[in-house]
Amino acid sequence: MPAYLSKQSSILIVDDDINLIHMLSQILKDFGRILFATGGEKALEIAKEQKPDLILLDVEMAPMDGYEVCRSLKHDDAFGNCAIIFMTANVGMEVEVACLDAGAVDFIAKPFNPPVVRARVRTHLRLKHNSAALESLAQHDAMTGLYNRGYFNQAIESEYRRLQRHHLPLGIALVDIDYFKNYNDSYGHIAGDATLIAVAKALELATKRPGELVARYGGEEFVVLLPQVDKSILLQYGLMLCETVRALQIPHTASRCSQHITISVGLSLMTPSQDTSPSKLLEQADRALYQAKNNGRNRCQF
Ligand code: GH3
Ligand code: MG
Ligand code: MG
Ligand code: MG
Ligand code: MG
Repeated sequence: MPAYLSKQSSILIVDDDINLIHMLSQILKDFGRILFATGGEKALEIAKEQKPDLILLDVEMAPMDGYEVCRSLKHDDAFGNCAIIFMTANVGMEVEVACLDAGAVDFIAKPFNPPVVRARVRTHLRLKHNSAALESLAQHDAMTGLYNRGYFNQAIESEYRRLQRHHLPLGIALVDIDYFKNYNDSYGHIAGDATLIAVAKALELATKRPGELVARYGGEEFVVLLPQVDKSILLQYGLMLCETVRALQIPHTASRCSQHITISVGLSLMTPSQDTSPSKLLEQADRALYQAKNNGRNRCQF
């Protein structure tokens, strides 16, 4: 059975008729974890908590009807990106169009035919699974598994705006492996790739606070987004990263600053405002990194 038809998927059934919920649960039970709600408010609550992959949504319910539930679900990212299939006895072109306009992906007429329900649910679970897989591929670096630069650019923009609203600081650390060209020349590109992966993993494991994000910025460069830090926390973090990579003890006899793989880290910190920008923050970190390189590498600085 494919992964999208397994206990990894979850399906929320919303209907004010409990018998119908029971029937649908039986029909779909082997497709994933079944959740249910008998009203709109409860449905929204469950959707926010559980982020189901798919929702089967009754249109006629009171006080909150299916359209309203659907619009709320589609309006707020907190609900995740679930596929919504409407169910209604009130068939007709206008209703069908209204359902799709509200943000649903499909429409099932009541009374329903179990094989049709299964076929449609299966199709939408597959599409949902495929689009999630594509989205993840687009956001990650295939070699290290870290977020890629495109994703980082989006993340820094939105963090910047969020912290600007709250007048809170945003820090970044730009990380560059020392004498990595020499490493490839001495140990070969395959060993170079393995070392990049090991450093990436170490950076990720060392970055623990919620909201922090590590990305591969370019070849042998990484970047970390650190919301709500102060100068001393950021400096401590930078020192800890350098120590973490040194502690991997990956031999690098062609390095001119150590016998092992080391990194240099450029730090920068600002409280976002109108007068400055994420690219200024990155420029500052780049200048700091350049200084760290000039001052002998294997170090971090502002
Ligand atoms: P510095 O200490 O000044 O940073 O010296 P460096 O040699 O690390 O700097 P430079 O920018 O000259 O070289 C970076 C090297 O990183 C060159 C490139 O071959 C290597 N590199 C970039 N991406 C990859 C990759 O995906 N795999 C491997 N094996 N090497 C890579
Ligand atoms: Mg109803
Ligand atoms: Mg570099
Ligand atoms: Mg360089
Ligand atoms: Mg380098």
